[in-house]
Amino acid sequence: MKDEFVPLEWNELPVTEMERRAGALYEQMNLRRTTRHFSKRPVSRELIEKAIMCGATAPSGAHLQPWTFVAVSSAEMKMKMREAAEIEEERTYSERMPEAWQELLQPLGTDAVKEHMTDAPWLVVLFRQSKRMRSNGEFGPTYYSTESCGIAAGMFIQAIHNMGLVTLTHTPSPMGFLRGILGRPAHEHAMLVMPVGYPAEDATVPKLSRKPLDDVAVFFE
Ligand code: IYR
Repeated sequence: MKDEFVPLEWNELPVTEMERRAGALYEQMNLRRTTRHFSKRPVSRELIEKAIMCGATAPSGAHLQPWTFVAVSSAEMKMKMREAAEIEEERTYSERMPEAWQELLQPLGTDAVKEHMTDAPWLVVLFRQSKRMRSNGEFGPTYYSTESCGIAAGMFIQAIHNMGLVTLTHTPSPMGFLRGILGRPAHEHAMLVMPVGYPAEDATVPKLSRKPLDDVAVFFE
């Protein structure tokens, strides 16, 4: 059965206003940085809810919205997650990580110590749903769930930046332990851990530059 269709809500903007907004957003997005140094200052649940709702506006394969955002502020649970992540990361850094990978992480200074998991007031874990429940009670696949969740994560990150907070895209490796700790079902797969909060007063970031347009885009006109 076909969905009901309604008129698109859309208002045309003057070209000068389009250009102003395009430039303003780029300038604002270009100020976004990933930091590993979080303040312990609390952040209200309402702000996290709004960022999740922004992420959940993402387009998704067959509009299945195959994501679950699990937001944790419980100090006890954050500690549990940190301890489990550090056990895995310890092995990853010392045994599993090939030299070609190590050479890239060394300049960034990442290691198996994950203090952001207990410093940040919130840990938001994005789970990707690989199956959906059909109306006949059986599981069916989801489609393009990795792409869909990647887009949702990007929109969540933009929302966090726009509200004046910082986040970090942490990928504990492997991160299967998160399903057990957070009580998610077998068809949900943890994809990203995003600590969210205020930056620490002495927060630092690597001195990085971003590729210029010519290195990231090709046009055919
Ligand atoms: N998952 C590890 C390693 C790591 C990998 C990449 I690629 C990074 O850009 C940063 C870290 C960790 O979180 O430490």
